[in-house]
Amino acid sequence: MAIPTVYGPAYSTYARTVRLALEEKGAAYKLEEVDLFKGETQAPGHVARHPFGKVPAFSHDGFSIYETDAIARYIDEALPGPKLQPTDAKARARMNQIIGVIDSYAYGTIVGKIVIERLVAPIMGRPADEAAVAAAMPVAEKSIAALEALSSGEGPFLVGAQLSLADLYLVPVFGYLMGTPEAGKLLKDAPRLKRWWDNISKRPSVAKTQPSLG
Ligand SMILES: N[C@@H](CCC(=O)N[C@@H](CS)C(=O)NCC(=O)O)C(=O)O
Repeated sequence: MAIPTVYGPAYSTYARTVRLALEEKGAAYKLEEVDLFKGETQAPGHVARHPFGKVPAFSHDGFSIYETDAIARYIDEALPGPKLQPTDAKARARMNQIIGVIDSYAYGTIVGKIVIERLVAPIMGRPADEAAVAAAMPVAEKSIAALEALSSGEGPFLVGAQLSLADLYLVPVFGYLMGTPEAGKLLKDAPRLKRWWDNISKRPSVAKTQPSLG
């Protein structure tokens, strides 16, 4: 069977979720770099893979797909290795809810604004847009409070006793958030998430997919 290909830059949070899923399944894969800062996501070759010009896109065995959620579930269901989705209906719904909160509220504020202004703006040689950071904080705070409330707090993972796609969605967001000065304020009332990060950040898959922005 062919080795899957992930299209996207190593620094992309969503591409990292896909790579984490592959690492946790123990699957070999190729990463074909598509650099969004160089405009490569808008090149015709990439738009043919992803009509919205985003990353990641994915192909395996002649099958092409985009949208992280669909890719991650495909990886879990098509490839051998440990299951990344709980079978219990309530636990699965909780995992889906956490992914929905990250997609709809956390990503756009924490990554799309705070991380971009604190970590990417300096690389691009411009000052952080403090107004954009301040405007993002209320929804970022609400997102962290929601994720803290939704995490089970019973073990090392967000949902139940097993690693799930919910963990693999939040790792890339935290990986960047922890490098910003806003992390202290955002996590001050989130002991479960801090404990979760202390544990999960030691996994080999997290080390192997560590991005570099510079
Ligand atoms: N709904 C998409 C979102 C993917 C996404 O927003 N990826 C970011 C990088 S992490 C991206 O391509 N940003 C470039 C842009 O929005 O132009 C998914 O789940 O895959």
